[in-house]
Amino acid sequence: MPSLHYQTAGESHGPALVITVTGLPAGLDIDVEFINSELARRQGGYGRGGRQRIEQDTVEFLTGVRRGRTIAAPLTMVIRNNDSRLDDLQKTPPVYRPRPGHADLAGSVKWLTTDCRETLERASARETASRVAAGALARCLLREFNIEAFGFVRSILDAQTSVSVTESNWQDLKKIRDASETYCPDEGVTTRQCEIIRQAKIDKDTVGGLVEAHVFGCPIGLGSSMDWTTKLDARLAYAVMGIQAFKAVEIGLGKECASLPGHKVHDPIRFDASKRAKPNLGFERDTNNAGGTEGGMTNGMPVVVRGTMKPIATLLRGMPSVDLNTKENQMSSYERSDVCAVSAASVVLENVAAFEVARVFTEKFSGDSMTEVRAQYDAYMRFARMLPLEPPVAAIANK
Ligand code: EPS
Repeated sequence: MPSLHYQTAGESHGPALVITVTGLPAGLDIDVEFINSELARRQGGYGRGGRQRIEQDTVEFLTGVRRGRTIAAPLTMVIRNNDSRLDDLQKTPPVYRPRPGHADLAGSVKWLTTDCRETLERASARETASRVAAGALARCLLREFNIEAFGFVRSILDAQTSVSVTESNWQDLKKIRDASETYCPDEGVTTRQCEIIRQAKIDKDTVGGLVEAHVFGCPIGLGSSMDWTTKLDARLAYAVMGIQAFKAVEIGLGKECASLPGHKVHDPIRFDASKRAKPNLGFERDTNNAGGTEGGMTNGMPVVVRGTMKPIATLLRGMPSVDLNTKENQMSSYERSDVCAVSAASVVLENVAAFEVARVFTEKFSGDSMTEVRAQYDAYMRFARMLPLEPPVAAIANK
């Protein structure tokens, strides 16, 4: 059984986005409504441009599903683009003045063309709809094991919420997030974020921000410290940096670790026998600076990942640039765009993070069918609760 994997294809203004997912066991019930609701959330958020009024993203399953369940075959999902016009030169004219911050310049030189459209169509953040679909699909599996993800906007420019998210308050915070125009679980900060976005629009400018995702319910031991490619935090970083416009990623305390001594960084461990039934097996922590991973493995605390999104590179006011044909100084081209897509990015982060958790989950609990995956999960948890499986070495040595 190959490890869970997905591949995306499709241009922003092509006929469709296509997502192929391999490595899912047979017998997984697919919650299409859930996937579509995540796609709808990604389309929202204050500061989005006109495109989202044209699109209505929903998935169609082309392969790998029979009567709403996986059959272990490669699974293909399609999201149709309503704004499909890639071959129409009038509607998608060439773009010769690269936007600083976009893939335009590097891609045009790389693929030996002066028409940035050849690059921008695929580099577009439209592709993130595919990643949300893949992540939401993988979450159908995680939810069978009570593993849930929660993503939100932490800040836009300097409007930052200091809310702390825990296993016991996240469901309440989710309600506040879902009522927030910016997907921030803090009403006062939402108002300030909206003001910032409104002002950026007036200034013909754009803004970025910080998004955060928490994954709850992971058993101890997902991922592995045996090889750097198997570490969950490394995979999360890879996945998050792969999101369009992301410039930094942090796990738990992240870069703040550099300015604190060890005793303020590491999370003390205590054992509470009454919590043995939990995925943390009773190994409790009062803090979660590690962001739920130690040695690249889940440690029973929620997995916490943050990503920094730069401001959108398409500015209505333009930026100094160069015409790739004439080499003359010109202002950059303008394409219809968003003023701020940080809210959408929080949905993308939540879903790509969940996909990586599902990947390490199915690596540890692999099987051709959900029945086998479930049996493996139950057996491991049983053994882990029975520790020590053998008498401690010190006890034998003292005999
Ligand atoms: C994007 C430019 C805009 C955004 C797009 C990302 O597209 P358009 O030029 O068609 O208006 O709307 O994002 C999406 C279409 C989406 O679904 O998120 C870009 O240049 O990255």
